[in-house]
Amino acid sequence: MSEHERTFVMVKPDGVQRGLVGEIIGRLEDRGLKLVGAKFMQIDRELAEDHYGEHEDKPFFEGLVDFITSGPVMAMVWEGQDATRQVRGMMGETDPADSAPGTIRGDFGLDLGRNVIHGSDHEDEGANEREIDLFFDEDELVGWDQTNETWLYE
Ligand code: DAT
Ligand code: MG
Repeated sequence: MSEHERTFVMVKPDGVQRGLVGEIIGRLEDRGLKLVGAKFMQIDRELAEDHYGEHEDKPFFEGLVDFITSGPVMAMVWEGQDATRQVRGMMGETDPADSAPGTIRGDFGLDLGRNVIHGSDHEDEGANEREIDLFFDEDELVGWDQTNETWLYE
């Protein structure tokens, strides 16, 4: 059985503008994941360049930073068993065009540059903790007991 862990999730500016914040939060709640932090915010260029630092040499980097700073985002931390990998599965592939129906990107997107949601990469060790630290102070995260935990986990 996998560890309970925290992962960073963000509804991108296109998802906010399209009114998908509630839908996305609902899907994560329905899955049984636990919300432990949320911040509706505007990302500045410095934070965007830090967050997407792994892509700084890619040709799409400037456009990506422009996009993620183009409007407010909903930044969140979700907790649960194997949370990082499970959220990635719910997101679909990077390109919505390659994403299966039933996934967030597969249900709500068509274009690689407008893919609605960010989630920490489960194949990048420690990415979840790095991204949580980048966006949240420790005192902005709320640990709490979910009363239905007995029915979610054996
Ligand atoms: P993901 O968001 O699935 O983790 P990623 O980390 O490889 O994907 O890339 C970050 C974002 O950059 C991605 O959500 C959309 C954009 N992107 C990735 N590859 C791209 C490409 N080839 N052209 C344009 N944008 C791209
Ligand atoms: Mg990524």
